[in-house]
Amino acid sequence: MKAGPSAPLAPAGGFRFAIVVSRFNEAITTSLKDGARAALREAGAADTDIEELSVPGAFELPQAARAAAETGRFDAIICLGCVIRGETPHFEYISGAAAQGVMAAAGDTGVPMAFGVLTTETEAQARERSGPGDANKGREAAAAAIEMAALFRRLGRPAARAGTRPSGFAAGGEA
Ligand code: INI
Repeated sequence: MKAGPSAPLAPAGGFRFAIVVSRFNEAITTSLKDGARAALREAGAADTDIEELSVPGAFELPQAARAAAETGRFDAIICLGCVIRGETPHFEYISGAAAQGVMAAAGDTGVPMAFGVLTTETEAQARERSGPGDANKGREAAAAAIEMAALFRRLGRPAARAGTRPSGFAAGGEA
């Protein structure tokens, strides 16, 4: 089944999620975050079970996602960012490093991570994929994270530990 735009959301109640969001192209990434949060809420996740972590750019997503996973407090991690090609070779380096880094962090830590990083030619394309509704890539990443959290639990992976939040982590607000 496609964990994509029009797929129904699996129940998310009882799972804990981190949303790691990049501030680069912030208007876009904020819309991705809103889409992810709306999907988690719609699927029954409690606000207190969602923590947001803010990082400077997409390049930093894997580092923060790995650190979050290593706390043992999350059933899945949603990585959100936006890389627009423009005129710079940075595009290839940053988008490639983000994708490979997130995949490596998920594999190494055993915590599922969804990749909600837009890689577009133009800002207009990025806006199209971050607007309200089903085409929002943050929503799609949240749907994948919920599905993977449930799959891993079914496979007998330990549930995330509830615990005291270290300072710097925020539930439902700014990280
Ligand atoms: N980071 C992004 O998330 N998107 C971009 O389009 C981008 N560009 O174009 O450079 C970008 N650069 C910053 C990068 O992610 C790191 O924060 C920076 O290199 C410091 O490590």
